[in-house]
Order: sequence, then C-alpha cells, then structure tokens
Amino acid sequence: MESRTYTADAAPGNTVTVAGWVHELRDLGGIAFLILRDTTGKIQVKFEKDEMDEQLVETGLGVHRESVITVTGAVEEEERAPTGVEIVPESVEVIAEADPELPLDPSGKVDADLSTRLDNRTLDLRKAEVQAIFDIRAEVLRAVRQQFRDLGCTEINTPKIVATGTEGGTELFPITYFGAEAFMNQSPQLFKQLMVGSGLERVFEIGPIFRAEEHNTPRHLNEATSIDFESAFIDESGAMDACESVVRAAHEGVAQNCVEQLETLGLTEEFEVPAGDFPRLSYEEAIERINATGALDEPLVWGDDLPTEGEHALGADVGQHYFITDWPSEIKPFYIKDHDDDPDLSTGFDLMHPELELVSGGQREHRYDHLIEGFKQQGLEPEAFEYYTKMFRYGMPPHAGWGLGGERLVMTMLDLGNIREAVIFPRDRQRLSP
Ligand code: AMO
Repeated sequence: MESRTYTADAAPGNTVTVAGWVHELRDLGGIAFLILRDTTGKIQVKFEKDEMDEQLVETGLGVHRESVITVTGAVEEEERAPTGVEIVPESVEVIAEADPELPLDPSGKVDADLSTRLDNRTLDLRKAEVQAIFDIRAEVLRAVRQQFRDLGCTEINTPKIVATGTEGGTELFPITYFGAEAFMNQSPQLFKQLMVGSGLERVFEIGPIFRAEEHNTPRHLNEATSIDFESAFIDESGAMDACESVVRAAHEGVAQNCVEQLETLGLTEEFEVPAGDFPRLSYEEAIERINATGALDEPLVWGDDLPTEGEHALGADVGQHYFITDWPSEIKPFYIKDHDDDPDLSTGFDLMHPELELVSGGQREHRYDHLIEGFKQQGLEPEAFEYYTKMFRYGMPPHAGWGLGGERLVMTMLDLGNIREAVIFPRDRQRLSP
C-alpha cells in the first residue's frame, strides 16, 4: 500500500490507487457508483457495466458496505460527482469484507443512541462529525502544550498508582499493590507541588485522573484527563492569568487549525475565541448574585457549596467565562492557602464556563507548620503524607497552580450535551469496556 493515494489528493489526469471503506453503493442500472471513504474524505468510483470487465463490476458492486477495499484507476473530472472527480476503475481488491449487518450505520443516515455508539466506537468514529470532535480534541492538547511551553513550563509525568488521595476520600478507587492497599490517583496535585520545589520550578502535566464518582451525570467521568499547571513564585492571581491564557490558546488553536472540522460540526458561526479578561468575582459576590436571580428556593448562605442550578443561574447572568475567587477556607482542600489577613477566606479559585466548572486552583500552603495544621483540620493524618510534607522542610517556595478538566474544556468549546462525546472510550458506572 506504499503507493496509496489519499482521496483528497486524487487529481484528474493521474492513475491512482486509493484505499478505504465502502461508504455507499448506488446501482442505477447500466451505471453504478461506489463511494469510497478514507480519513481525508470520499471519492466516487464509476462502474459502466456494459463497458467494463464483468468480474471487475461484480467485485466492485458485490462488496458489502464498510468493507475495506483498494481501487486502482484513472481520475477524471466529473462535475456531477460529489467532489468534482471520479475514478474509472481498472481493478478493485477486497481487503477485508464487512458483515452485511452492522451494529450502527457509519454513513449517519440511521441514528444510533450513545450507548450503541460507545459500544462500537470504531464504527462510530468513521463518521465525519465524530472524527471532527477528536481531531479538535487533539488540536486542543497541542495548543495547550504549546502555550505551557511558551509560559516556560516543563512537561512532567507523575505516578497514577499512589499511596494517598488528595481530593476527598469517598471518591477514591482502591487497588491492591503487592498485597498492600493503594489507590488510583485523583489528581497529580501533590507531585506537581513537589516539583515546584525542585529545580524545575514551573511544570505542567496532561494525564488521567480517576474519580469514583457515585452517580452517572452528563458532566462527570470516572476517568478524566486533567490538564495541570503549577509554578513557584506566583500567587493565585498569576495562576489565573496563566489559566486564562491556556484556555484562550486552546480556542485559538481550534479556530485557526480546525476550520474544516468546525464546518463539519456546523459550528463555523457559533465558535468563538473568548475575548478579554475573564471577570473575577469573589465567592461572596457570587452567592449574592445567585440569590438575586431568585433561581434557588433556599437562598445560599456563606459556606455553602454552589449547587448546579446556582451555577447555571450565575452563568446565564455573567454570560462568559469567569472566575470565582476567595472561597471559604472550610470548603477548599488542605493544600490551598488561606489569606494572610483572614484565615476564613482561602486563595482558592474556580474557572467557570457559563454552563459548568472547568478549573479549580489556588495559591498553595507552603509553610510547613500551617500545612500540618491544615491536614489535622481536615481530619487527615499528616504522617500518611510524609513523603510530601517533609519536602516543605527543605526550602519550598511560595507557589500556585490549577487543574483543568480536558473533556469539560472540549465539551464547552463544542457545546456537547454529554461529556462522553469528548472521550473515545469513557469510563462511567456502567462502562468498563471497550
Ligand atoms: P478538582 O477536583 O476541582 O481539582 O478537579 C479539577 C478539574 O478537573 C475536572 N474534573 C472532572 N471532569 C470530569 N469528570 C470528573 N469526575 C472530574 N473531576 C474533576 C473539572 C475540575 O474543575 N487538585 C485540584 C486542582 C488544583 O488545585 O490544581 C483538583 O483536582 O474540570
């Protein structure tokens, strides 16, 4: 298949060999068309039955849809063909015949529900719209990586099998590690912090996080992709600046490099690179504004977490990405630093898309004694975290950072109704394979 030509490159006047899947067969009697599809698009293959070798016609038109074939022939201009060119075949070879019955229709003419699609992701990803989502996801990761490099970060990879949780005990997946209890990591939190105290100072990681979320929702996964940033010698405000630049870079990358994919998804008009600085609302302002919308039966009081309806009401009110800053200390984790002049107020922040939370972050507690105190306040045993805490005795700089949900980012960029649309093989309560 070395001399294979992509359908998009098949130019009139050349004889080519194209390889791909049988997308459609249309038999009009004396003439019949086979539409061959590859990763770059589709091309029409014309069979003039009376003028062609009988065996060739039989092979080309007897093959089941979605079989893998190669076609060799001359490319000719034909304005009635879907792409303006067609192939007049000299030979057709069936490489891998598909069953006549398929679990879903890759041509998209018959809709399949999400569960059937996820069970048959290989076939599902033969559809241009589904392929477009994952082309865009790949571009988002490329653009984000580039932006991190521009910010002077070193990319790191940290363990996914860990000894302790960081984001709350109930969401942990326990595993057995040579007879001992271990866990799947919920976040690279502690490892990325340990690296700002190393010679690296400023790091990022893109990797899996595991959360044993109890409920199936359209915006939670049990295995998600976390985009993490951590830097020495910045505070929460610097971390928010970096966060904004990364979210914007992701949108810019897609706007520049995924024009076709946006068109395929019908988003050419809607897709926008978020403009300007994202507003920064304090938690106090946020609950006041939510209460003023009247969306909740019970008004929120200081210390409450924001319920989903509250987030939606505020999102509709603000109408763009925004940060919520200065959360109550008691609802943020032990590693988030409190404000020096008010221990009830933390430096923690969230970045919100009008529809949902994308990011959590903050300045970190880098003072050893305060850190140990924070563990105790949260009911955690500092001894279990000694591998982490002891490095705070050997020169840990002030630092800040955040974690951004990769799938939530793609979901909000493309207005997907379910986070599973942004994962090839999602993990949820019901789904452990494929
Ligand atoms: P948090 O737990 O808020 O913070 O997670 C950060 C971001 O990761 C995404 N996310 C999820 N996405 C899909 N399904 C899930 N189950 C899921 N859980 C989290 C969200 C969320 O905003 N260590 C901190 C980050 C930090 O402070 O640096 C953390 O993990 O988009």
